[in-house]
Amino acid sequence: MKPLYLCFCLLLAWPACTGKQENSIKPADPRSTLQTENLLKSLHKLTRKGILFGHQDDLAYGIGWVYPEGVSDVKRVCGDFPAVYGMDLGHLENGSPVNLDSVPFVQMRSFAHDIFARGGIITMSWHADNPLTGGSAWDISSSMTVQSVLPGGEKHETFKQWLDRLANFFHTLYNEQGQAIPLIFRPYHEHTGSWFWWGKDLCTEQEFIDLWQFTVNYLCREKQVHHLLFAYSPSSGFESEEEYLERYPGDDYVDLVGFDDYQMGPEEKTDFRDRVSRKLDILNEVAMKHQKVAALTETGLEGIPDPEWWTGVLWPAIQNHPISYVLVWRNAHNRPGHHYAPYPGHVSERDFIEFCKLPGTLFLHEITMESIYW
Ligand code: BMA
Repeated sequence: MKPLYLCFCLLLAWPACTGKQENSIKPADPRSTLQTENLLKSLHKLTRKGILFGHQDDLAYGIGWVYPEGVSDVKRVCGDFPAVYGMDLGHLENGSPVNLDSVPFVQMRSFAHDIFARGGIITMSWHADNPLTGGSAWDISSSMTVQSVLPGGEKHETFKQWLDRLANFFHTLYNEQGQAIPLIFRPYHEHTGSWFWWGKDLCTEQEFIDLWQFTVNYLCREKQVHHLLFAYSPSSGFESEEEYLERYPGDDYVDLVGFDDYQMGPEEKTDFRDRVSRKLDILNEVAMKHQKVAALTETGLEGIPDPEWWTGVLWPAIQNHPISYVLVWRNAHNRPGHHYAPYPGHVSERDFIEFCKLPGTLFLHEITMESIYW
């Protein structure tokens, strides 16, 4: 255990620091399964040990490969798998067999199965198409979309069908013992920006909160999905706790609080590092007061042209913050330059190995199924 983490927790007198209070932490869904509840408690507990490393679509594809079993760019570079695995449900709502980045949902199910068996952690975002216009998640041509899916809205029934499809998929995620595979569901992310149909300029504060609450209630109560933890993750444009919480749907609807922030080019290095660290201070205040798990839910530098980005930028930005995990975005196999984790021969390969070896970063072998779900 890094002494720094312990000191930090004690200094803040973080309620979740005592085993007793940790045990009293309950998921937003009061009927959540035992493994889901244990996952939440483990996430709280592990913040004292270190920061879990996550990668989007890690098992699905990487640079120069698509879908061979057991391959991962992260593992190819540092010898270990990530602890956290991001996936995206976009296009599941349409009944498509593959997601918006062409990952087949059957494949995703099999990844989820393997990850759970190995004791890893799954998080799923949802780049849902625009239900009103028929466009993509990025179609912001109408500011009526959120309103249209809420009860009484013209797309409400369609939207319920979309949630049914999600629920049906979630219900297929079981292991051999019939235990549901818990996952962190992270819908409507970056909602404080205005590039998705659920974004800030496209709906009112109340509409966003209603959308969130409706989704949670529908999945948990109507569809009896009880293996989800809910992650609230705006973009990083907030400067205070109040601003962070502006569209917060309430403690009964959220298990994790996070944000997404990317370094936009090599020249942003110092700005990015300082900004992330500053925002994590705010985030951790929120997490502490609301007894939620904090995470850097999406980050990265596209292409990672900086050979020392991992230990020179990312680690200094996060190391003094008791967050649960940090997740970098995907290594697209068919979009040159669009990758956020190294691969063999990459300029940041050696530095990533150093990052992996840090006592404060946690990869798969450092956590076990026992410690996470049981
Ligand atoms: C974006 C890009 C897109 C991708 C989308 C959803 O950041 O990576 O290529 O389709 O995420 O995964």
